[in-house]
Amino acid sequence: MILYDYVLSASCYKVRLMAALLDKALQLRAVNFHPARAHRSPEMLALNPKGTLPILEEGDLILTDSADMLRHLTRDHPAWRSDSDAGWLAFAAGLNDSLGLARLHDILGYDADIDRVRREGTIALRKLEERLAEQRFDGLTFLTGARPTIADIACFPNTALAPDGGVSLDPYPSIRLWMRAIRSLPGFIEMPGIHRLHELAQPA
Ligand SMILES: N[C@@H](CCC(=O)N[C@@H](CS)C(=O)NCC(=O)O)C(=O)O
Repeated sequence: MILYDYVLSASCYKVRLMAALLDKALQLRAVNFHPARAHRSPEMLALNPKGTLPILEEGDLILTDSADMLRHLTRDHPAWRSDSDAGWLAFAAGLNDSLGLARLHDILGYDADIDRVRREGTIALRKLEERLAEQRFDGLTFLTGARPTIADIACFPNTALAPDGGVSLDPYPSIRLWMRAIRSLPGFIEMPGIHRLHELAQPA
């Protein structure tokens, strides 16, 4: 499975992270997204006319949406799926359009109505906080239950990277606990801006 990838892309990281948690190997093809905009080269547009990353290629199959990639990677892993994933995958796309764009504005100089996207991102974070607080009240750590699913992996990167776009996570204690739980999962991998929790030595 080949992933056309950019290391600073939250959407590419979703796919790298999901594969790592499943212990599945990906062949990474680094694309010079910035500054070269190589994702818009004729070769890349032939693969994905939308001109976006990530792109996942497996034989004749080409996927150009990270939500489809998470579904594809977990097709034989029912423990990573729940009936309510679809709504959260759509919610994650909204996080990408708000918090993700604010981040690209701040770190790569993208054009954006920055006040509007930060406001929309903040509204989304409040919804996420409310959901996770309700889950905690029921003794559940993750968005759809006691175990993580693709819903969590889809929402995690743009949430964790929100401060890169000028949106603080300080007001959201349940989100911070949830991020900590994800960063502690076996197989978790980092990206610039999102770090693994320290691996604490077991008491003797
Ligand atoms: N729906 C897509 C969106 C991915 C996306 O927003 N990709 C950004 C990079 S993080 C992109 O390629 N944008 C094109 C550009 O900025 O030229 C997905 O989740 O796979």
